[in-house]
Amino acid sequence: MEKRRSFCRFCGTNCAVIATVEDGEITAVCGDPDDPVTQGYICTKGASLGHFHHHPARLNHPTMLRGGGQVRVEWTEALDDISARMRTIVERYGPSAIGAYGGTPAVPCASINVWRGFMAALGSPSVYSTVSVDVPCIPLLSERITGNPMIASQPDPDACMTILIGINPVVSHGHVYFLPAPKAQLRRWAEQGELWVVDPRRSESAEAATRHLAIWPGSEYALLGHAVRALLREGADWDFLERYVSGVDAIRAAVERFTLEDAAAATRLSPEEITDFVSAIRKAGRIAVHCGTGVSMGRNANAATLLHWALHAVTGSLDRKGGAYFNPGFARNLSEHGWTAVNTSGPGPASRPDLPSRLGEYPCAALVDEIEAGNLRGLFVFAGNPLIALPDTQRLVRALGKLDFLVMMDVVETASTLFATHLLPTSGQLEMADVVLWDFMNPAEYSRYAPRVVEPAFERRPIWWILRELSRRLGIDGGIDDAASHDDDVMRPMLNSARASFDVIKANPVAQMSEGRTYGWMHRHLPSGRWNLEVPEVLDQLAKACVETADFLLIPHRQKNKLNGQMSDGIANPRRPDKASISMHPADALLFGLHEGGRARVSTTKGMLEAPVRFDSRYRRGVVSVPHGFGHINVNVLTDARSTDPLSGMVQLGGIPIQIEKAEHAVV
Ligand SMILES: Nc1nc2c(c(=O)[nH]1)N[C@H]1C(S)=C(S)[C@@H](COP(=O)(O)OP(=O)(O)OC[C@H]3O[C@@H](n4cnc5c(=O)[nH]c(N)nc54)[C@H](O)[C@@H]3O)O[C@H]1N2
Ligand SMILES: Nc1nc2c(c(=O)[nH]1)N[C@H]1C(S)=C(S)[C@@H](COP(=O)(O)OP(=O)(O)OC[C@H]3O[C@@H](n4cnc5c(=O)[nH]c(N)nc54)[C@H](O)[C@@H]3O)O[C@H]1N2
Ligand code: SF4
Ligand SMILES: [Mo]
Repeated sequence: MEKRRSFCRFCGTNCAVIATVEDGEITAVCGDPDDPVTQGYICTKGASLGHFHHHPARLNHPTMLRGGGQVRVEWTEALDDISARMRTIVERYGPSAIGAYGGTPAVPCASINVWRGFMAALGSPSVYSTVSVDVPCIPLLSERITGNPMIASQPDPDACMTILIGINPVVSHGHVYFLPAPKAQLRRWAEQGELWVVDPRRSESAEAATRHLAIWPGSEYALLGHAVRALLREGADWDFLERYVSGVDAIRAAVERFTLEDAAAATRLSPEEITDFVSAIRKAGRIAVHCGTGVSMGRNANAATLLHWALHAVTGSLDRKGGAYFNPGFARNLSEHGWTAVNTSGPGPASRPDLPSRLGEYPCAALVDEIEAGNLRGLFVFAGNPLIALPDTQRLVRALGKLDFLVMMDVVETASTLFATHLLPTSGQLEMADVVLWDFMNPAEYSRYAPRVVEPAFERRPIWWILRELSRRLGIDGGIDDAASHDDDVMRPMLNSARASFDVIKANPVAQMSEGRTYGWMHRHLPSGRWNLEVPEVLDQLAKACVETADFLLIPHRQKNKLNGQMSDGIANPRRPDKASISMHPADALLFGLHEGGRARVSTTKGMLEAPVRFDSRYRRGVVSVPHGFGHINVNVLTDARSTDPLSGMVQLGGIPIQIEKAEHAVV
């Protein structure tokens, strides 16, 4: 029996773990109490890493679709066939006819990141990732305000007034911001002063708050707009604004319309709740606001995101202890190196001229149109489950079937792998060395190395190995060193600007952590030393912003024991598996004659699904939720790939008008 250190990569919290290995089998996984960052914390998902590693549906051998089924082949045959098909497509249609979609694990797993270099070497702009079905409003506004799309703030752990909007860290551990032991931090915020949670549902995080505002979905811009307006009239930090902020006049003009009455009408909060909110901000002076998918998936995401920056600015909270903390990143070391301002917006794909490209990617909403139009003929999927994650399921099912090839690199069978022409088994988390690169979204400035806990079993291979083999066959330079023989060789250059070298980080058994947090460094690198709040195209959206007035709106929410589509089979907590159901306030359910556990039908202009009803009096009236991530009840049959934001390319996944009825008969 041996104990080996690693860290969990299911989510960006990257909790340090200790895996027990007996005869090559992972028999237990627990938190690493010696790690200075996560201090022994793990959640049910991390604790199930061993079960996931030995998943019965785990992929072990490369297979190819033949005669309607997956047939086992040698690696050479699979790679020869893929590269031959790629060559044919490139000759006939050009490299842009080959696309790639990178899923959630493609972010925290450093060595999976190489897929972008491969696409660049191929010369294809058809790059898609979960960023555009998750949170594109944040990089859009960060880019316009700071010149760097990859700047992300987080609520400072020491804040005395913390405001969480459409985010539920108790379940999710955060969004574009990942914190271990979330309940402890929420308790701390509440004890230090005030913790306000703004959510149409009294979420698990709202339970820990000092105040909860059960806001109407998509109306956050009105609450924030009113608060900014009130602060600019009384209580703004003018010293800060004059020294560090541009565009204050533009913001002032834009929020003028948010009178108390208008804000109350849009948010469906009482005027007292809103004035209490403003008074609490005035009293605190400095505040920490953070928005999650409840905001980013809704229709007014960009406007709300701009105003959340504006509220930080008028309270002098940007880049200040107790306010919005900007972790420069141990690996990125931005406080040392700074950045060059960029504009990453460009034209979108041919079939969707209404959409932009952003961050060198096309929006996922366009994927289905691109396939239907014949612009996209072959698709790689790196650690993703597009059928579950992307909108417009019915169209997507038909489109995926039209592809000349669909090469999927995964660790288990999923709803999407059913459509693969080539299914390639890749090394899983415990078979991959790794290093924390994304600490800029964590409350500590650190990095940590994880060795392979076990060597890849069966015919599983690292993604970098697969891409290098394909690059060799295609005669392109995919950026992966010919001499690389281990994950370490691929990751080492990724830490060239880090506060410590890869080898120093690797030599330490636990996280290498900088002392304290870095504050007050951003203005040294901001263009002209100022935060620029004058973002005309988003101010224009703000001027036109309005709320959805349908009787019932569908909102998203995450579940505790699964991660999107992963572990939706209940493997992380077999006794209490997460289920697909329609959650709503009992009083709303009664309007339709629905009872707990009975079946209801939810429909939109796009489609319809049936699921059991779950009574949950924590929902505000008029708001219904169906979780994503299930194959048999897929909420994305209700979403519309054409319902997109023109600036960020985000598809609307929240605040969608729905019809509800009782399902009398099961639909076959
Ligand atoms: N356990 C678990 N953890 C996860 C994931 C998971 O699937 N399971 N997924 C990971 C991923 S990929 C992401 S992106 C993050 C997301 O992290 P979060 O953004 O924290 O996601 P949720 O936990 O769904 O919390 C969103 C909250 O927004 C509320 N909400 C919905 N619509 C609205 C609205 O219109 N307005 C407001 N104000 N609130 C609204 C919901 O009720 C919910 O409580 O979580 C990550 N962590
Ligand atoms: N309607 C609706 N749709 C949504 C959302 C919503 O709230 N509502 N949420 C959106 C969000 S925030 C996100 S991030 C996306 C998620 O979209 P995806 O990332 O596409 O979905 P996941 O289910 O996380 O899929 C991850 C895949 O990676 C595989 N995998 C896990 N570990 C490894 C590994 O080590 N190597 C390899 N090669 N593969 C691995 C898993 O088996 C799984 O198939 O969904 C989005 N879609
Ligand atoms: S919070 Fe859970 S899923 Fe996320 S890294 Fe930690 S153990 Fe893994
Ligand atoms: Mo996400």
